[in-house]
Amino acid sequence: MNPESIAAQFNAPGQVVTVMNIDTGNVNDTYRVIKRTTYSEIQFVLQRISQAVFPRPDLVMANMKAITDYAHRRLEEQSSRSNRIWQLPLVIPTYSGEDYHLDDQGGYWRALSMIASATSHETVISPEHAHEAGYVLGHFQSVIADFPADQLVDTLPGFHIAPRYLAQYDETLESDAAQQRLSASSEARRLRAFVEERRGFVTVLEDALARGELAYRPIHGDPKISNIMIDDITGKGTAIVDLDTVKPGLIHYDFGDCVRSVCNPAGEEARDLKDVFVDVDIFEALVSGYLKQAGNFLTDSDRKYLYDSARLISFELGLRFFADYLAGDVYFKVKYESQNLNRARVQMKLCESIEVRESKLRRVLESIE
Ligand code: GN1
Ligand code: MG
Repeated sequence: MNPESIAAQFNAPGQVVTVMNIDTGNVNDTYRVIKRTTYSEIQFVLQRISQAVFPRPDLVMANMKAITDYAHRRLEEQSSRSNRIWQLPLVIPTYSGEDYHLDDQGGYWRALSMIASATSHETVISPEHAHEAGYVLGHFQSVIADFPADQLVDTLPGFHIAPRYLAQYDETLESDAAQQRLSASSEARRLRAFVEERRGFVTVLEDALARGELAYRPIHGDPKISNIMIDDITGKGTAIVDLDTVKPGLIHYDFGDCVRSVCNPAGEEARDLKDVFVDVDIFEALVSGYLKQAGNFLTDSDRKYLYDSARLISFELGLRFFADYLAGDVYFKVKYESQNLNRARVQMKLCESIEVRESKLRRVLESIE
């Protein structure tokens, strides 16, 4: 597999100059491609879809094509009334007209247009940045709100269903490999106890859904800070990328995920737990941006569970990282030995900080219209 020759399969003018690995994302492999003609150049994003995570990459691409076609149409319809130029990546087909290229080792590759003159960040840089992250998420949710759910295939069953992650974790705990990792690490044992104390809380959103207090809508699924593009010219949010996980779900999964990723200033790869906490001012900025867009479609009941979603999604991601560490790093890519353990420690510390600041965070949620 040679990324240069793969890049050349996609329908974009010019010859491939270079393919650079972009060290981002915990699941897919991502590259930046430069192609040049005799008069200009084009850059695009090339990705190999993780088959450890997505058993049917062809369906991931069918979803992505359907969603982006729909959302591009909506963005164009809105453009003359809009306060900015909203963007979304476009699926670039292969020369044979497919949404992906299958390499000779069975790997699935796709090409996506680049959101140019825009930057994403791994950690929050200012309250304004957090405001834009919330605004971009709320806008995306509103754009896809009426997308017909029956046009999407569920390519990741159980995604963001916290009780299912807990059940998988319980199963993993039984294995010898997990027991060995637990006996070798006091931090792993501390996390196990942390999880035990919160078992009852894990069903909070799914119970509300079952009672009919909450309902499914199309969601992004992965609105973390590094998926939010900020326009270099205006400083405003311009796009949300990484549309692998768009599907019907609770908007709370998105809100919680955005909070856990934006409001921890140290970011999810922090090494020192004392740097990890929920920043209430950043939270306030995020919520105010989010509600400017989402305020129209959120019900009172939706609002009631926003705090819980921030706490739960931090916990859930901690649990997912921890279970993957115990299982031997089969889902999330790692660069060093105990990276998934460390990532789990960060999310659990964040969850704890969200619990400690509960009344402040709730006050913010109640004070913003
Ligand atoms: C994974 O690969 P990436 O970074 O887009 C994961 C998300 C996690 C995130 C944490 C399909 O997303 O759910 O929140 O890592 N994506 C999937 O960084 O599991
Ligand atoms: Mg993703």
